[in-house]
Amino acid sequence: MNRQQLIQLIKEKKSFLCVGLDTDPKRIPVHIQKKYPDDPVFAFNRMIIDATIGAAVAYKPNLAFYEAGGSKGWISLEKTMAYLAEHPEGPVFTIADAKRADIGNTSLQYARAFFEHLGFDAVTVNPYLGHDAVKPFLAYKGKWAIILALTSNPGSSDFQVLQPQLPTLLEKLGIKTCYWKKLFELVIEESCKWGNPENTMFVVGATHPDMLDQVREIIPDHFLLIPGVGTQGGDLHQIAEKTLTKDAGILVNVSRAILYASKNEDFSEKAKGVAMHYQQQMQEILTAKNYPV
Ligand code: OMP
Repeated sequence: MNRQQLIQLIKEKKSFLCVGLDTDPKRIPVHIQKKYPDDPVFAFNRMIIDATIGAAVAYKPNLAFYEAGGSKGWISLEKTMAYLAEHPEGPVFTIADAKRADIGNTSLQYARAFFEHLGFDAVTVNPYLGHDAVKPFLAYKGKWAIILALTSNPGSSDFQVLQPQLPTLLEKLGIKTCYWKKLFELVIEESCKWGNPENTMFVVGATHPDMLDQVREIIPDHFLLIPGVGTQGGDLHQIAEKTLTKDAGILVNVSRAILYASKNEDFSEKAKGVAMHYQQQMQEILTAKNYPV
């Protein structure tokens, strides 16, 4: 799906909600596990998709949850992707949350797996290996690399907000005359040159509202994938205020708060309720700004 199609989808559905399919077999309601013993993961995903597709523009299966199940998990993922591709209420934007990237020829195989074999629109990638590790993902027309910039987890403070060019000697001498960029800013500044706003997005956690202005200053036009709303506590209105653009320009991911809204027979009803609640807030936010224009 290209950028124009994604913007159109956001406009039509009045939503920038991405439902994260982080399907933990242990959290699937017992009645589903009993009814579909061969593949409860796919059965659960199918019902979650049916319940939420009216409210969502994107789905993001996190690969960890499928790889953990070995070949059975991979089959559940293939079936989920086929189901999304053929859904009568589609199309939707699909993201493989795989956080990959390696030396060039290895990245190429990852790109083949996610784009050609599984048919995803986008893959989350780690920028640490540099441009040649990400380039293979950018070589596919209509597909996207989503580069990890500022992650939502507590450990993001270990490296991502360090100020690497900080000359400690100058600091010690009390010379603090300029703004020292943080590592994530340098990462965005450099990696946004590898592709363009048509094929590159950035991951920015909703748990860092204070740093979102800096992100938008460097990349005013790129789409952002923003996880961390829901269970991790990010505030939808706060992040939208700082990151929304005239093209909308953001996808906000919610996983556990939707998937596990209930562990009973009403799980898909409850999931639908939570997804609709987010969609309604998004609709209000978009309508207030009259975005996407
Ligand atoms: P919930 O906290 O349950 O909504 O899940 C968040 C999802 O987003 C998980 O699949 C995470 O792996 C993913 N995620 C983050 O939570 N933080 C990040 O910084 C990046 C991601 C991601 O790349 O999607």
